[in-house]
Amino acid sequence: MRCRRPLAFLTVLLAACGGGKDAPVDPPSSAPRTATVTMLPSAFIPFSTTIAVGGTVTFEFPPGIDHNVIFERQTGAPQDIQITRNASVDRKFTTKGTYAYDCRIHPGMIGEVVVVP
Ligand SMILES: [Cu+2]
Repeated sequence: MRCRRPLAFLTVLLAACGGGKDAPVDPPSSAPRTATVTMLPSAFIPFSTTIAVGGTVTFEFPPGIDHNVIFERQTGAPQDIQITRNASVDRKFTTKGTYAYDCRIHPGMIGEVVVVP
């Protein structure tokens, strides 16, 4: 029958990939392990920052103007950074995902950290 071979192939493929817990681990990430976010008067630069799991983002608060970094509540989100100026504050990300954050002082001042395996 014509469909026998494709079916056999599919069965093998499913057997190879269907393990779930036995699936191979992700290869090492090519994403950086560190990144820096700076702040203009009302913007995080860059808006989106990508790092590897276990990586650290440094938030650089400028002198002369207050900001904070409040993360959307979700599993793996780091501790918020309360109102700060003229300082660098690190946050480590140990779980893959996308973590949105904003500055509550400046409406529309938003950013995200994308943590990849
Ligand atoms: Cu701000």
